[in-house]
Amino acid sequence: MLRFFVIFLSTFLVFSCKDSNIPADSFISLGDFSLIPEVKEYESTSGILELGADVSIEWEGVVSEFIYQEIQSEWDEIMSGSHSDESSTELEVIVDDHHMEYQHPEEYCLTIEKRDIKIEASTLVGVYRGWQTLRQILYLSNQKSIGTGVIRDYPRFDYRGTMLDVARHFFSVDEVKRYIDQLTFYKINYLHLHLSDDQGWRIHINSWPELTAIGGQSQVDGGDAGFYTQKEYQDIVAYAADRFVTIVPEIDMPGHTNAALASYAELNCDNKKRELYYGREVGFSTLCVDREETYQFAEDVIRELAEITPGPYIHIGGDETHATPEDDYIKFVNRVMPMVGKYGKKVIGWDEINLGELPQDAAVQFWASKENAQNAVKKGSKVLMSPASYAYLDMKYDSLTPIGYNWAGYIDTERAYSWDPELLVEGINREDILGIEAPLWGETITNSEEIEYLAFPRILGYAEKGWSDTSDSRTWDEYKIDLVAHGAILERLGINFYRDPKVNWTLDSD
Ligand code: IFG
Repeated sequence: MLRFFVIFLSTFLVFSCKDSNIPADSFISLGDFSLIPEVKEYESTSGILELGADVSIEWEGVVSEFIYQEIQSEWDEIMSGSHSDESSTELEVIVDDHHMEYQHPEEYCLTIEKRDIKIEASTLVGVYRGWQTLRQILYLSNQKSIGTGVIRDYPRFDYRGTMLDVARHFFSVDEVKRYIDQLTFYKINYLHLHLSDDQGWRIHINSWPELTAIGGQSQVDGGDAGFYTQKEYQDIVAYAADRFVTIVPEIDMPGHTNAALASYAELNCDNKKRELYYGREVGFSTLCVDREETYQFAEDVIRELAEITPGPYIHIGGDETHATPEDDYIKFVNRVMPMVGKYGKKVIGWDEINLGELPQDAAVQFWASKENAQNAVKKGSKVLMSPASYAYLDMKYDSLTPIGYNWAGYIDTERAYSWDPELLVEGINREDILGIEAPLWGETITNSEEIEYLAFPRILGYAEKGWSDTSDSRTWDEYKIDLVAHGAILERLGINFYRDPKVNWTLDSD
């Protein structure tokens, strides 16, 4: 008799923990959600929350109207058509900057209970990162119920970025904003804009107006190019900042400068303007390092950019200077790098800048030369990891990919996931790494669809490499299963992602 009673009681207790008559298979336990990037810690508990068709937000601490509105509108969008007979889901947002146990400004705690959801953080950026995780859970829940539990999360690296080359082909303000919307969903927090190159100059400089009047006209293969006015650039910066993405502007010097050399004769050693360039070659151009006008140009550009860039970095390029003798290159970067600090910013440059005297807080972007990166670390600089053979988004997935290059090899979704920034280069350890960045060079892309085809799904893996610890990252076999659920989200978001045949996508469009 007693045994029967115990079984009966335990059944009853389990049933009451589910807190309603929801059959067990209709909810997803917190630990079973395919969250990307992988979260730091979570604990599933035995309750179930039935999702309401809309959300009622209670906010404690400093408020962000932008985040409040995004949560409201996104919740309605994701749950639209929901058959839930529940009223609103209660969401409590608590911003408490006295929460001393938080280790990282982006840290958050997401608690899902039977009756409500809580996002706690010490900063608004923490709230926003927690909201992106909850947003993924909503997409992944299929409007049903979700298991209760707690997620505590914070990133491995502070800099989790991508680069968009708007110089080879010009991309409109709206195309850049579209990309920012997509990046922030995966907690990418830096967007590096490659604003100048041989084929185009994309940011208006008041003191050197011909740079855009002439240099803004060209792009690879011609066609309508263009440039950002300073107001348009500030609009992009503000849009990104609302979404907790920081813009890093790059003016590539002394090489990759044909657009500037075509705009001003005095930047050329022979005092003759160059022709505008519409091709795809690299390494043929150089500013004249022997002329004082060149340094006035560099300082004016850096000064004006610094004035309209709230982020901490200005990128001075420095790559592929095959037309600049090494001594001249060193002389140039040693005069120009201090200008960045003079206007209150920190230097980032491609790994060749290691040849110069790096300012204390400079970061070297490793793309091709391990030696440059290792030497920069020995000098006490941080490294931004962008290894071309793993992280260049303009590399083809395979030989069938219609756009992109293959000089650094093919990078399919598996290869893009199969490396770790801390383990890649001897002598470059976690404490030496500023973060990671996946550059998308623009020679072969002309619109948002092509940006998305090359960036997605690989950039989800880079987002995880930047956010999650080596120990928390999954094997490719585990990760590719989580990618399946995100394929459905990317499709719903209208993102033109590459259906890598290595992933068993289950899509409406199939
Ligand atoms: N290398 C050049 C880029 C671009 C790229 C295309 C760097 C740092 C090849 N420099 O990568 O300008 O042309 O894959």
